[in-house]
Amino acid sequence: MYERLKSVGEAFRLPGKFYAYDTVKNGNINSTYKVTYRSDDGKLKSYVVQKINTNVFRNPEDIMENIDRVTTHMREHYPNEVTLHFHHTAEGKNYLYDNDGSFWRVMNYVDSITFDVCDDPAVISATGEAFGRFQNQLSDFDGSVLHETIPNFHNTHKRLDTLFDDVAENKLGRNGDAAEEIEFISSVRYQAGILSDRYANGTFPVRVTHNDTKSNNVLFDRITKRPIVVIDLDTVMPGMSVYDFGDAVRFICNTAAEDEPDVRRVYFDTSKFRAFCHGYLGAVRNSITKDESDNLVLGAFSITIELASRFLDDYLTGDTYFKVNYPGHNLVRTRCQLALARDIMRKKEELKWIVEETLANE
Ligand code: GN1
Ligand code: MG
Repeated sequence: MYERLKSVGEAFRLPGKFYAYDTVKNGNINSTYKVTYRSDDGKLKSYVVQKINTNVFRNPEDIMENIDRVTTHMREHYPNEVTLHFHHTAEGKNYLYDNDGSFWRVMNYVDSITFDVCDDPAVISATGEAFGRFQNQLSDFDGSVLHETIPNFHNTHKRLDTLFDDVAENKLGRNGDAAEEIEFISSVRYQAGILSDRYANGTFPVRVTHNDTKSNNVLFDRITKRPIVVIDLDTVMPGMSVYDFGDAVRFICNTAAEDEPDVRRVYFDTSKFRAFCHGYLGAVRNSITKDESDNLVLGAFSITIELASRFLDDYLTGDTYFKVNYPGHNLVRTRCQLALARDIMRKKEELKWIVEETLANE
């Protein structure tokens, strides 16, 4: 990897001498490295180098065009905020195809911390604030100029259809391992698809959304613990804000990791939900519609079922989409997400009440 990263750095004309690199183990799709260069006066400067998974992102140049448009918009409209800075090759491109056809990009490293698991209500609220502000910053951005980097990415109805087609095919004979999970998803299939159906038939607000609002996609200042910038703009596309909200709480309010094997440890933490709502609703209170706020909890439930069905589909079809660390990893992820979805369902009324109360007090 050393040689490859070095030659990518050369193509992007990174100044100084290649000094060190680290693999960043974050993300289930792309491969990420932190590389450090040393200048003649001994100063160190780091960059984030990423190899895009072109099996998932079929037209990676489109992602880079989207990111360029979105970050340019943010830089122009919010000049005091930190935006992501991507480097260019001698040909003036913000990406590189190397000799074996891999697709690379390079951005400045921002010294920061991220939270995979977080118990501090202030940080949880700040995460909500960061995603809420991100939503606001893109509220006057024309989404029609963006490429749909993964078509129907959060079309839950289609995702569920795909799952059940693959269940019917049972090509690897793995259905038996997941009989209970298939049964449960089938019992909530209609409910989980309501919002994406409304979106598809034009009766739910279209926003420009992030589409991958895990808390570790917000960089925080190490000392002040204030959010610096939202990262991972690969899936910025038109979508539903309630799914961005839902995906964020799915991740941050889980009492365990996203792939916790012991589902008895998996709960949806209502205090964390309260903290997240405080930050998020505070940031979007002037732009959120009643239809949206009424559907935040359904958004959380639907996206959790959607992700469970994506993990399960990947398991049933041979683990070709998400990186897996061991056989059965995708089934473990599925079970964890379903345990969480069940708990959201159980706590639905309480969660709705928290949303209403927070909105009333903001
Ligand atoms: C993938 O690789 P990462 O962590 O950015 C996936 C998301 C899932 C997430 C679950 C392009 O995101 O949709 O919610 O894993 N991204 C893509 O951890 O499919
Ligand atoms: Mg992502």
